[in-house]
Amino acid sequence: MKKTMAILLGLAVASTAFLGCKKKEDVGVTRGMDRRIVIGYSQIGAESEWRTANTRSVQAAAQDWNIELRFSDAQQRQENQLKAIRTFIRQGVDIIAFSPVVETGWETVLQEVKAAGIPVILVDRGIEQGRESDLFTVFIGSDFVEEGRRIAQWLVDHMATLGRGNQNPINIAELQGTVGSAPALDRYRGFREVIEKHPNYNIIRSQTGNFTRAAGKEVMEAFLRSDGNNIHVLYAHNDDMAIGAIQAIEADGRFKPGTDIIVISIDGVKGAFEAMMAGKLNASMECNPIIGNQIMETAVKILTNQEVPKWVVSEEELFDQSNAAEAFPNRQY
Ligand code: GZL
Repeated sequence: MKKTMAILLGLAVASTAFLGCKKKEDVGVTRGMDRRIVIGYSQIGAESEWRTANTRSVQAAAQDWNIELRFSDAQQRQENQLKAIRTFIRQGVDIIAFSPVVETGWETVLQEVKAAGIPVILVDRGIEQGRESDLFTVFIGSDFVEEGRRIAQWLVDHMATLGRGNQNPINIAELQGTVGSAPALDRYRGFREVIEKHPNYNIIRSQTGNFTRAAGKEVMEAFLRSDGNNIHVLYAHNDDMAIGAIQAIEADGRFKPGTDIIVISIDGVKGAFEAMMAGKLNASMECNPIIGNQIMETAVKILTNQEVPKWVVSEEELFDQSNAAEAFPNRQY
């Protein structure tokens, strides 16, 4: 059955190539098929603007590609993702894609998926077994370590531009993402790789805000209570927490976000652009959630035995108050 389908799918995709650039829905994966491809998708949740944009992108791409999407929202709980993946195995889906909420705890279930002969696309976040593991076929997502390095380098360059490069100390408060998640671990690491080259930069507070606006605000309130006068920079692992922190700084009333406290973050969501244009956020390193099309295209390639790279990496830009207004009208999320 699966072999027949692979041949038929191969014909469908080959016919796409043969037919030149016809639209996907004309020659999608259903041409000559007795059924559509079925993909089981376990999404982390809806914790941030980034995540909701990512979900929209996946759902839209499944429609574009005529692929049946069985979508499960885990509400940021790993046990819900494990349950969903085991349900997909029982249903005999053709392929499974998921974004692991944390890096650990996937070995057993992915061995079960492997034993069932179902290929896996790892989306957005990695697992502890690393990018070369045979527990999944392809990883589609960003290089979070590089994101941390780039936003840190932007900060060092910006402080130099302000004539404060040699200020000693430059104290940083950090809002980490979800504990144990790949983006939190890697953005933590990448940021420090750069900051550690500048001894006058000190990370004086670091705590998780779980990637949410509410928790970011709450933790920033605590930072301000304990270290308000000593915080020169707020580094948030995502824009939602940065926006929450900005709300806390404004409510506190003693400091101006973006001026007295430099605020930097990662994702590049619409709310970040609005905050940059209002002078409250200084920079945001883009982390592209619009990867639905890459996921569906990769699923079809895997099921038609085509060559796929182990890592399909997202291209990303860094935005600050000098280019935010110009870029804003074209932002997709
Ligand atoms: C990054 C993604 C992160 C975003 C957060 O690829 O996993 O999760 O940076 C989201 O906004 O919650």
